[in-house]
Amino acid sequence: MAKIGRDDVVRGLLKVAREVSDALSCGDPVVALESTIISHGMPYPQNLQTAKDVEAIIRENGAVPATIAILDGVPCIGLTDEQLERLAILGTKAQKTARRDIPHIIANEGNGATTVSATMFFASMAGIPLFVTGGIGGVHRYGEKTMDISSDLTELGRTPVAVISAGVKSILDIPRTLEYLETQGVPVAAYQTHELPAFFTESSGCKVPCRLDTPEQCAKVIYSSLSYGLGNGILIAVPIPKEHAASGNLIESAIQRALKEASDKNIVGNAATPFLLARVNELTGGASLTANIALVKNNALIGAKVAAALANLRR
Ligand code: PSU
Ligand code: MN
Repeated sequence: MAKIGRDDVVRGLLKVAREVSDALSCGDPVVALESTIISHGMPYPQNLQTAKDVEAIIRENGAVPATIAILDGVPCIGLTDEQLERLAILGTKAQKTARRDIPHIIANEGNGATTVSATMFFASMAGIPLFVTGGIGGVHRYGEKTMDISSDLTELGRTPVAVISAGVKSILDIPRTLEYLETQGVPVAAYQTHELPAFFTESSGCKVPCRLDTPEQCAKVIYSSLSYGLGNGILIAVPIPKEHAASGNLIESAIQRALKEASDKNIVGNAATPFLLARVNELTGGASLTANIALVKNNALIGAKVAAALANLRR
């Protein structure tokens, strides 16, 4: 009887797009992408356009994009344009899927847009070591009372996938997010800076333990973590390009107002982040969306280069 390797079994539970599967078999660079940013992070049609542009940027820079989502109960690694469009139109009708939601969405044959935690889980299962997004979740403000700490942080502590993001939004408690990542043993690096970027702005005032200046340096750090089997992820934070940075004051006042509204309306749990993102966008007259789109594209550009450098090290 033919022996079934672990990879065969694992692949049997996932639908991996041919292009992604071929690249993985050849050791060519692949970049995973999340889908909550499409369904809950941006409005239609900008969400669809951004998803397609991000994939194109990754291809132009020599890597294969693999957007991850659960469609009709099947975790898909790499989506067709039609599937991307379906998710973009579903918007918040797709279910926001963090790690804890995975079994339920699969069992009910639902459509799940994966957050950072669920995307990391599936990327790792498929053998993809690198993932690009806009912003990750973190410790929410007043998290010491509410205990609202995104499962993105625990996932970074347990799953060996490097995440490239523009840092952590100031809708969150940035210093506590860094403390929590330290507890989880997650290396946090900033790209060409010593400070953790705060998503819309280049700096948060919080120093990071590691500065990386080139895609090759990023790849070396990821490679050493993989080689020693540390088993956790890595956060690489890339500042928003200067010319696209939104006005810190405008964003900060919108954030303050959105936080107050969320508290008045008692919007908690996994509804908090999508509410805050949408409200900040409305209150800034779309300025935050423009900044968001620009930084995701920049992350994709750098992510593709890191993926290529990592593939070279692993050959
Ligand atoms: N931050 C953003 N845009 C996003 C998200 C966070 O700037 O789209 C999404 C990501 O999918 C992230 C999730 O994993 O929100 C975190 O949600 P929560 O805070 O409920 O864990
Ligand atoms: Mn939460």
